[in-house]
This record gives sequence, C-alpha cells and structure tokens, in this order.
Amino acid sequence: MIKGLTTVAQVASEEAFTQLGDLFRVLGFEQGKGWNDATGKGESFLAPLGNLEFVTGRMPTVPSLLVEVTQLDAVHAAVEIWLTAHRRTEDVAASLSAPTLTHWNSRLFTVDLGPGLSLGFWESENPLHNKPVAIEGDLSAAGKRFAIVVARWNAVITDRLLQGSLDALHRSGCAKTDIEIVRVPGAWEIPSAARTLAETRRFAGIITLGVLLRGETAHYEAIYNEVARGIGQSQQDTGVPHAFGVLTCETLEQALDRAGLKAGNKGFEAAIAAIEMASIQQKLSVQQQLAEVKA
Ligand code: DLZ
Repeated sequence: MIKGLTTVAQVASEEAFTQLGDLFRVLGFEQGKGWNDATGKGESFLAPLGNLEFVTGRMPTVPSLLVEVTQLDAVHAAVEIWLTAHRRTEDVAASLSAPTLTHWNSRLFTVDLGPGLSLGFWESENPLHNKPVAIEGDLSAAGKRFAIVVARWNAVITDRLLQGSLDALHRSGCAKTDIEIVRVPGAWEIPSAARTLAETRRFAGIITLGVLLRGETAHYEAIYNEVARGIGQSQQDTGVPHAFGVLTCETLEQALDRAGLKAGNKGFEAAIAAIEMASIQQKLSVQQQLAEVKA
C-alpha cells in the first residue's frame, strides 16, 4: 500500500539547514518526524499531496523539487521577506525569480537556497487543479506540545483513556517530553486546570479526560453541563484547541466499552482530534500571516 513520497535533499551547511527549517515552518509545512544521530540529522516536512514524475525526452527547465501552493504571490512575498532577513540584498535578487507563466497553464517562481538546493513554487491557473476542497489538519504531532488534563474520579476508566491519548500522541510523532499530564480530582476540576494550561500558551492543544456516570453522580446534568461549558469556554477564550474526552455514561460497563473494550478508546480519539485541530490552527494562522504580508 502506497502511503507517500519522500524526497531527500542534502543541505550544504548546518546554518543553511537551520535556515531552511525556519523557512519551511514559516511557509506552513507540517513538521514530520526528523532524526539526529552521530552521522548527521534530518528534518522532515510534510505536504498533503505528492507526485513522483518520471520524464523521458526533454526535461522541463524546473528545479527537481517543486512545491504546489495556493496564493503563489503571497508565498513569493513570504519567501522574499525571509530571504531579505537572511541574505544580502543583491543575493536576494539573484536567487529569487519573479512568478512567471509556464506553458503548462501555471505560474511558477524559483528560489536558489544554496549549493544544489533550488526550489520551485507553482500554482495552477486552473483553480480546481489538485486543490484541496478545504483546509484540513494533518495528523502529525511532531514538534508540538500537548497537555492532558485527566480526572482521578473513576480512575479505572480514566487511566485507560489516558493510555489511549498517550498512544495516539506517540504514534503521531509527539515526543514524550512534549506531553504534560495534569491529574485533577474529578471532572468538575477539569475546566479550570485546562484553562490555566491553555493560558500559558505553551501547548498546541489540550486533551481533557474524565468520566461522569449518571447512576453514581449527584446533579449529573448540572455537573456535566458545567464541565462541557467550562472546557468550551476555555477553548474559545484562549484560542487553544481543547479536545473533549469526558465520557458521560449510564453505567460503568458502558464507560469501560468506550475506554478501549468494545467501542474504541475515546481518549485516543480525543487526542487525534487535538492533533488535527492543532494543525488546523497552525495552518489558519499561517494563512492569516500570509494575508497580512500580502495586504
Ligand atoms: C462528586 C463527584 C461525583 C458524585 N461523581 C463524579 C463522577 O462521576 N465523575 C467525576 O469525574 N467526578 C465526580 N465527582 C467529583 C467532582 O467532579 C469533584 O471532583 C468534586 O465534587 C470536588 O469538587
């Protein structure tokens, strides 16, 4: 089963490597899982679409690494700003071309980022070409920090939810050191802890985990409503995505089913939602920055 394409490009120096990483983050690439060992290091950047194109006969006069974008002019402006900050003025002019029409119904500009590393950015004139119908989040948690707020009440269940969340985060590339777990007494305490964490602005997302059992919880509706409202309000006021992993069940058995027994693990699902929302948030803020650059 094909999953994706990886192109490996060597960068001449450590400085260029760091600068390139900065540029690609500024441009909104999703960070993949990198590597670092005694022989060198790699940073990986993910794109939602990829093509591998074999050519016979005349090679097109384009760099071998092409990035298809939307809003080519805004991307060009962002690259120019970045180059201006890192290169001498005369080098900026020499290394960055203006967007020009290609014979394949697209516009393209190239940027020379150092020995052997030239990139082309292009946008099809056909608005429907390869165009994602919506901005969508990626499921990569690499390089992002997440907080998990988990209630101790009904710990036999919430511990399983926590395991599910950790599993999702690790499998999505989140480093152990980028996860902070906060244990609170019960579901009632989740919103205030979540908000305190969100307000630190250290986290790309907050995952809230708890279990309310109707049969065993006095004022169940009142508590549930307040917990849901508090978590939602924290998300809206801080702008930090909060995933809602607070189970509301009739019985313990039902809760166990939703914590990994028969009906999936809602902790896992909540973490995936937080990862996706963190990515969407990042993309929306990059779009906003590009729109501001363009304005
Ligand atoms: C008190 C209480 C009750 C009755 N039931 C639950 C529950 O089902 N799930 C849960 O997470 N917490 C429960 N709690 C504890 C409250 O959330 C809270 O921790 C205490 O009332 C102390 O403020």
